Amino acid sequence: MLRTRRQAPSIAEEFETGFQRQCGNCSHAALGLMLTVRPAIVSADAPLNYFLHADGPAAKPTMLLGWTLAALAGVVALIIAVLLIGAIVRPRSPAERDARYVHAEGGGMHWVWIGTAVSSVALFAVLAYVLVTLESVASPARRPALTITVTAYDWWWKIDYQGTPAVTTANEIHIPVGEPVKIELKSADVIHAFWVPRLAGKTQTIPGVVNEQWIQADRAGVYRGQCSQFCGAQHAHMAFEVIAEPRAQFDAWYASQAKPYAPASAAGLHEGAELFKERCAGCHAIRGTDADGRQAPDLTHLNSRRLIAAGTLPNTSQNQLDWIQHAQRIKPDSLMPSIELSVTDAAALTAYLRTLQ
Ligand code: HEC
Ligand SMILES: [Cu+2]
Repeated sequence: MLRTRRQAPSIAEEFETGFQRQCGNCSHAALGLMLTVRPAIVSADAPLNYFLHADGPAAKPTMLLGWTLAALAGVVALIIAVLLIGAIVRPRSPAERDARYVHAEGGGMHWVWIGTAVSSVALFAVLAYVLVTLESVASPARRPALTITVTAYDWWWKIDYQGTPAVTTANEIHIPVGEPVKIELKSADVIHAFWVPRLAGKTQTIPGVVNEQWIQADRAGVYRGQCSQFCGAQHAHMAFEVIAEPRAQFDAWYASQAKPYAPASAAGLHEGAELFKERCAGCHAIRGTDADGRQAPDLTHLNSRRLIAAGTLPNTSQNQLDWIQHAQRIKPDSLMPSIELSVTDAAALTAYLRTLQ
């Protein structure tokens, strides 16, 4: 059972009430959708605004294609609107206005031929442009030096770097700026889709199949990614981030991620470590300890990440504890149970989790 707590609402609780407000009934959900979609169009920094922003060579050609198709559709709509208005307001002789007589059309057929010819040329030109664009984003200009395997789980992302030493993390992909990176996509359960809108198009992850995709970021920054194939209850809370950083910074990050768990001091950590072994290690791994669960995010360097629970909460000590105790309220049906902890256990576990740098 969930306990009621009498303290200021945590981010997790505010999030829950927000979630219920939005999804409590359909009209509210629709309103919520409108409110979230509108700023995405007007705000330059909206993370999923792939219509106005592309930050890499895998995304730019498709953005230009999108603009061209939108412009073409706009021009066609405009021409039709003008012709329609012209037909409505054009001056007519009294005989023509007499609705009792319909006169035979006088040789308007050539307009049909002209219209068909112009549309055919335009459509074939668009087809050619689409094919050329698809080809240009199919593979990078040079061979990617870095390969990352991304495995989609209900409802989070496992990230494996195939370098030596190998690195495993969750929901946060670091890449060096300006370099193409190959992504191998797998799924552990159902079909998901990997999508970093400002860096590349979508690619499905299908159980038993390894799909490929490449991304490249031309500017340093944080790029939001999102599962874009409906995959169950928490599909909307299956986000991730791509962090593009200069090569030296990326190398330093990689070296620190490759290290096994090594707390600065073991003083006061024994209880927390035991608790973790008993209650968490079956699912979670901490490299360098006995904990080697494979079905949940690797927590070796938990505190190095910006967000937890696949982009759902900022990664703070308080949110971690909220998540551990109320995972089923924050992300109903997620594969992490809500875990009841006494006050002393919570303190011991928190102290231990803090050392996961
Ligand atoms: C039955 C398996 C299971 C157990 C037991 C379990 N977890 Fe989890 N945990 C998960 C799964 C699955 C996720 C990913 C959930 C999601 O994002 O949808 C997760 C996510 C997390 C995260 C967020 C990690 C991130 O980077 O997003 C933390 C922190 C965490 N668990 C801590 C714990 C702790 C501490 C315990 C023990 C008290 C524990 N878990 C027990 C399955 C488990
Ligand atoms: Cu998904």
